[in-house]
Amino acid sequence: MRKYAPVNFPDVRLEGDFWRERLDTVLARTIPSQHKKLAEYGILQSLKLPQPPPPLRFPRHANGFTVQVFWDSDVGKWIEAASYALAHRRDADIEARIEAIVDDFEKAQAPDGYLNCWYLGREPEKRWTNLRDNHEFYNAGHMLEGAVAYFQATGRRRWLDIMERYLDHIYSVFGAEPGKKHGYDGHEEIELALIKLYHLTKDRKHLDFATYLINERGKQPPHFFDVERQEREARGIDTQRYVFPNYEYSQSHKPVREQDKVVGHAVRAMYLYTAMADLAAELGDGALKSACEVLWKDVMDTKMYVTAGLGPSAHNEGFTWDYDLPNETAYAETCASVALIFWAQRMLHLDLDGKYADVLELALFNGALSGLSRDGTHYFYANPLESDGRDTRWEWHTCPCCTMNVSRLVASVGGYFVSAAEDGVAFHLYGGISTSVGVAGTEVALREISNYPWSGDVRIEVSPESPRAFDVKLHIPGWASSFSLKVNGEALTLTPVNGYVTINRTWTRGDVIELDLPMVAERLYANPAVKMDIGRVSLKRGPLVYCLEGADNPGGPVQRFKLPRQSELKAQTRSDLFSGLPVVTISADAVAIDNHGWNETLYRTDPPREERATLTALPYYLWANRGTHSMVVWVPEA
Ligand code: FUB
Ligand code: ZN
Repeated sequence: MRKYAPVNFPDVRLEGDFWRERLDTVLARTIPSQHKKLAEYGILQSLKLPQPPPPLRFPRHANGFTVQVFWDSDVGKWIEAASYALAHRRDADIEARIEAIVDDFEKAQAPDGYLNCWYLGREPEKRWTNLRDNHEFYNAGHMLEGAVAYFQATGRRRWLDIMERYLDHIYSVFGAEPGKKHGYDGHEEIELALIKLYHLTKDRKHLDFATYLINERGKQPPHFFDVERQEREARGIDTQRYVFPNYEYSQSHKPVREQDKVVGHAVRAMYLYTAMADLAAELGDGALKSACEVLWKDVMDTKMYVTAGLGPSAHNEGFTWDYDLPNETAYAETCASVALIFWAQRMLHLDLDGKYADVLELALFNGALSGLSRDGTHYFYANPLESDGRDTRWEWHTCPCCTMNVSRLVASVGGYFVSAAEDGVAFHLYGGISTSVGVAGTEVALREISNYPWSGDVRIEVSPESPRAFDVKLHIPGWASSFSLKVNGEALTLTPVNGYVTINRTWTRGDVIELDLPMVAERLYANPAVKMDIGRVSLKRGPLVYCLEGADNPGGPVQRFKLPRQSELKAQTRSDLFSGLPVVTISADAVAIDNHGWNETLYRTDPPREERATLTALPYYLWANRGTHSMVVWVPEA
């Protein structure tokens, strides 16, 4: 099932300007500033288990829940992002900060291995009583991902050892065996983390427990969360009210192999599907793979924003019904697009089908990257596709999950570009990287040079140590309506199969591939079942979705523009918008509704005047970096 494996990000050097700039910003600004925020908000202090515990910083909601139950996860995620940063360049200060956190976790760990600072510090007698709401495995999952990343970056095992002790405790409490709790977490995450640990240690017990959790989810009757609730009631423990009337919220309404609609909380769903796809590959489980494919089709056909944002509703932080994709109120949590990238990457490696690379790229450049500001210290949690100008980026969030999700993504982005198999290499993304892979019994140096995503001219140098025959597969993105290809100056005519062209030849040192993917500014229309987008058009160029922002279109809200269907879309490289950063904008002749002369009138029988205007569109991921302005992705057509 899985032939190609991704080349790990530490082995991929980012050399292109686009990702180099984002990575440098994350390393220099985002990661240190996130540590500062974790301290400022009392999150680091909470690991010290102060007694008596301080008052809650974020009081419980009416349903009894506080985000503080998953503070451990935020720390784990920061360690993961910081460790990815260390893989790029060692930094004694960051390492000391991580070690200080590990000291705290080590001191906090209970003699039996249990390690959850919320429960240990505040309600130790209630551990393992409410997995439905209180994220115990979710926390463990993020801590584990942090431990794996830290070990991989530094070779230091202490944090990993602590986590392995914790996992042994978990395995002694939960599992299929009689006498153990048969359960799983309301918020999936640990499953994919366990598979990472299995890849690192090759210890089968971690894969087995991930398999157990996936297989257990949604089994009923009885439903684990009902059993848990009855146990809480029997013990006289106050029970948090479950805010959701059904188990779709946590994708536990059915066994996972029977699930055919993407439902509930978007981040939970994406983490679950990531683990399902991982497991399908590990176990060669066709039923799990088919379930993933059915779920993939459902989300792609009916539930994904044009930006690869997921989850229209703030109410459940997730999915509602087919084609419900409101723009101004879109939740489209940054974490959900980041997690979609994880899922797409796992699906891609099941079959090497370019449709997954297309979505990976779309989510990366749009729904996920929009979560991080230019300066690297401000964030979007929700990523609406329209704004009246009230949306601003946050310096931090009461629930900071998205902040470290986007930093860990950018710090490890090199891992999404290239994959290798025994007899080939595959390029999924372009953007200027170099790496070296073992293929066909020789080491092959690869260098991809491009100004992607601004231009689709790609040059790839392939230099095996000794001449060898192998495949070089190149992703031809779904947005490319044409492409041309040359090897050592000679044109090749190849037809993409499943989104990839395969060049098979005997490669020798210094061979050069030239791939041209003409980037044309184009219009996209939504299926009319998406009522919010009827009569509207969005603009795209290459992998980037565009928006109109007030900063580039002064004179009133950008909602006043209409774009005639015949207007030419002109792409232009501008360096004046973001202090010298070259950005390709799209401009077009448009019609603007004159918003003057209404005074205090709310309604009138005279239609407003329309005037000729020029609109300027900016890549969506860049909006809200120059103060607060109105913004719109779907522009009415004239
Ligand atoms: O519950 C943990 C994280 O906080 C979720 O993944 C996000 O949606 C936010 O609710
Ligand atoms: Zn989030």
